[in-house]
Amino acid sequence: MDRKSRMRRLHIFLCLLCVGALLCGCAPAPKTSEPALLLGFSQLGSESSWRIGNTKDIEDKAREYGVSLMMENANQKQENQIAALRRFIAYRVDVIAFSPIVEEGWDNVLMEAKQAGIPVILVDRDIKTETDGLTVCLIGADFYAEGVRAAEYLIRKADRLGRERLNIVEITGTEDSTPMRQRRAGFMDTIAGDDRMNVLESVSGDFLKSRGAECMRYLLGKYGDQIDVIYSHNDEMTMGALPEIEAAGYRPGKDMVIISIDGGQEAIDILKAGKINCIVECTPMLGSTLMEAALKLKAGGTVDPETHPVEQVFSDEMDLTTIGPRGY
Ligand code: GYE
Repeated sequence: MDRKSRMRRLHIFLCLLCVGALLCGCAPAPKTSEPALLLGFSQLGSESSWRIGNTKDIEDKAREYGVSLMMENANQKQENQIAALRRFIAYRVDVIAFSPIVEEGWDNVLMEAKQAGIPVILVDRDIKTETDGLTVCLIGADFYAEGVRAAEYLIRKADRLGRERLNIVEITGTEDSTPMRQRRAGFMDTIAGDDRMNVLESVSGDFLKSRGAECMRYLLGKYGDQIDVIYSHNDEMTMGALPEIEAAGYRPGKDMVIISIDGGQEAIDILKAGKINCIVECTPMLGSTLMEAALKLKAGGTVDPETHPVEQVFSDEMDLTTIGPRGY
C-alpha cells in the first residue's frame, strides 16, 4: 500500500472512530474551564470607599484570572476573621488571603493553616506574630512612606505660608492596625526635626466617617481656632470632619490645612473644590498582584515577600485637572 492510500485509510478510521464515539455518547467532553485555584479571602469590613473598592477589585480580578473565590466579610471584628480563616482551613482551600484588622492575635489560627499546609497571603495590612514564617508574603501599601509624604507636604506648605508655628491635630485610623501605626510614625518622624510643628493631640476615629465627625467636634470644642492643621488617616474621617469645621465657622482648606489619605473620587472632588489641601494616595487595587501570587504558590513557585504599589500625592501644589477618574 502506498503512502497516499495508507493516509486515506487512517483518515477513514479516525472519522469512523469519531462517529462511533458520538453515537455511543462518549464524545470527547468540551473543554470546561476548571478554576485554576480555590482562594479563601477574609475581608475585614466595609468601613470606607477604599475598602469597598478593594473588595470589588479582588472579586473582579478573581473572575479575570479564573480563580474561584470564597470571600467572607468580617464586619470589623477580628473574631469573625479568625472564624472565617478556620472555615477556609476546614474547606481545604488552596490558598488563604486576608486583610488583618489589627496586627496582633493571629498566631494560633495561622499555625493551624501552616499545619494544614495552606499558604497564607497578607493583603493590605501587616501582622506581628511570635513565630516567624506563618505567612508567605504581604501585598499592600507602604504606610510609613505615606505618613512621610503627608509630613513633607506640610513642611512645604509651612514654607509657602511663611508660618513659624503650626498646631496640628491628628485623627488616626483603627487602633493597633498597621496603617494607623505606620501613618502616624512616618508623619511624626518627619516633622520631628522641624520646630514649627506642634502636635496638640491625636485621637482615634477608627477609619469611620461618623467617628471622624465626633473626633472633630471634640477637637474643635477643646482647641477651637488654635488648630492650624488636621492630619486625618483616611478620606472617610476627613469627610466626617469637614462639615464640623464649617459648622464651627472655619473654612477648611483656608483657615485650616486639611491633609487626608486614600484618594477616593469623592475626596478628590473636595480637593478640587479647595476644601482639602493634600491627599496622599493609597490604592486599593491589589487584586491582580494577589491573583498572580496565589497562582504562583499553587504551582509551587516562590513569591516576593513584600510588594508595595506605586503611589503618589495629590495636592494644591499641582494642576488638579490632570487627575483622572479614580475608580473607588
Ligand atoms: O486607608 C482606609 C481603610 O488599610 C489602607 O483602611 C487601608 C485603610 C484605608 O479603611 O480607608
